Amino acid sequence: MDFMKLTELMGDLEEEAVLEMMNEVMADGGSQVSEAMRACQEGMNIVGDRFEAQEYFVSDLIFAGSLMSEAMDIIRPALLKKSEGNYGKMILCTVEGDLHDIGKNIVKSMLEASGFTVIDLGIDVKPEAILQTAKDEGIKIIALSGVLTLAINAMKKTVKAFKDSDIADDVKIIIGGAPVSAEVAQIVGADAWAINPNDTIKICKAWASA
Ligand code: B12
Repeated sequence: MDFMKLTELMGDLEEEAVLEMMNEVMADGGSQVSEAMRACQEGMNIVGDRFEAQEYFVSDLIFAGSLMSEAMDIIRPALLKKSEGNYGKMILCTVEGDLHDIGKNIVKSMLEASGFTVIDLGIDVKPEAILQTAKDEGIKIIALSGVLTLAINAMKKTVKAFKDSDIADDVKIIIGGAPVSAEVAQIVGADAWAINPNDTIKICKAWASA
């Protein structure tokens, strides 16, 4: 499989050819599904670069979003490693001001397949709403997603809301998404950070088992 070609086709928003390649990836049961996901994500970076260069417009971003979702739907069954465990409930959402949810939805599917019951609060979620749900449902693990640079500030606000609350000692918060790094995690005050959904699963499982 030529993954550079897949990245290129994704960047060019060639829907038919992209979906054909995704189906090819699944032909052997999906042994190269992680490589395919990475290639698609790199294609989204090309879309982003062209948007910044004003070669693409918001309508292209919208189309890219639905193409990425369609592509992920094809490989999703192979992406999910079923686990027998039951790790309880956790919250996942995209933070306030950010409407991007494709990455969040991938992380959600993978967490669910790993044995978590994910309460998905959706996109553009205010800190108060996350805190209230955590209190109402007795949640101890919160995963925050963000793709925009401004999501960093919203994550910081969310972590602060928890730190200032009476459940501060009971809750662990992990942040993830494109702008997240060790440095960002420190600024935000999160307990952990990840870009790779598999790392997220490992961290959340360790927290749930503690
Ligand atoms: C598709 C897209 C959209 C779609 C989103 C559709 C949807 N349902 O999500 C729409 C059209 C809505 C959109 C809107 C906008 N977008 Co946009 N968008 C994109 C694009 C092209 C792809 C995003 C994507 O889905 N990537 C694929 C997914 C799979 O990757 P991911 O989100 O990073 O997720 C992975 C990891 O990060 C991680 N992960 C994700 N979440 C989590 C959570 C946890 C806990 C963990 C551990 C891991 C994790 O796992 C995932 C799988 O590996 C990006 C370009 C890019 N480089 O990504 C721009 C991009 C993010 N958008 C951008 C911009 C500017 C906008 C707009 C402001 C445009 C405008 N003028 O209106 C608006 C903002 C709306 C808002 N308030 O949020 C900029 C952001 C710049 C910045 N640094 O802030 C980008 C980078 C493009 C660019 N280069 O300019 N966008």
